[in-house]
Amino acid sequence: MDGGWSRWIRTPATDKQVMRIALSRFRARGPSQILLLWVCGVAALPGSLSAMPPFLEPNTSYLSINDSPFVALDFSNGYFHLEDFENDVFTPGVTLTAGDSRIGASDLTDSVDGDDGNLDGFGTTGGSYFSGSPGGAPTFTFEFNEVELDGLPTHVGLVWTDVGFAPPPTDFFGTVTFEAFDSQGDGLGSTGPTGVGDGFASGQTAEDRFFGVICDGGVSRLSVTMAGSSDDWEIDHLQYGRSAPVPLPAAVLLMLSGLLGLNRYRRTAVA
Ligand SMILES: [Ca+2]
Ligand SMILES: [Ca+2]
Ligand SMILES: [Ca+2]
Repeated sequence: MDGGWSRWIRTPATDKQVMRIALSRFRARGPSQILLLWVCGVAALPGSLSAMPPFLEPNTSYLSINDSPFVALDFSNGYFHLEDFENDVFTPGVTLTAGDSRIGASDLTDSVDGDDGNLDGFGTTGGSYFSGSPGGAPTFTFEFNEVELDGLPTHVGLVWTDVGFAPPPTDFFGTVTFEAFDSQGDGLGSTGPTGVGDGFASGQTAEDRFFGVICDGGVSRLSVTMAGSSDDWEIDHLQYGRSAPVPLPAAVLLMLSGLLGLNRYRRTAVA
């Protein structure tokens, strides 16, 4: 497992770059939206700041929880749940809107490799979450319950594990789009469509990929889809955790305060 955050995060930015982005967007949009961006970005990157919610999409195989970008993070002041679909008792605080579509071991099941206790390149003896082919669900949506969880998760992700039949000639290949929504139900952005698949549908695991996002303001809903690509596919390792936001550094608060004051001055001057 590569511990380098820069490898996973699609929009890395240094503090100076973030300052420049924030200033340019402040001029274009006003302060309220900038504050939202900062709320989602702060504490996403150890020792740095990101202007947008970081979407995580490592281009490496996910074979066990040790390959999760969240595995080394400290959730001791909140919670962390991993749903591995190995039994019918699901983790709390999440509604799987495609229904109970867990499948157990079979010749075509594509669980995360290590769930069967054997990193052997196959997930056929584990469990996964299946669209229900033929004519299955092209989209899975997961909604998080703020009350039950005592706060929305700040770190969420899942593992795409398989695509089967797709419009010819693309069987066993397709694209995935991953989208997240904030505490108000507004879109935080998306990643994809990302090409996935290895040409096989018999539980092979080297193709399995993590998709996730971090937002300190909380994530209320996830959507992952292969719409237009396939309705015969699987995911696994839905994971969601909450950590307390890191307080804004005093210098950042001072800058934001200055920006708000500057905006008021400009509006007054224009009026
Ligand atoms: Ca295995
Ligand atoms: Ca599993
Ligand atoms: Ca697979």
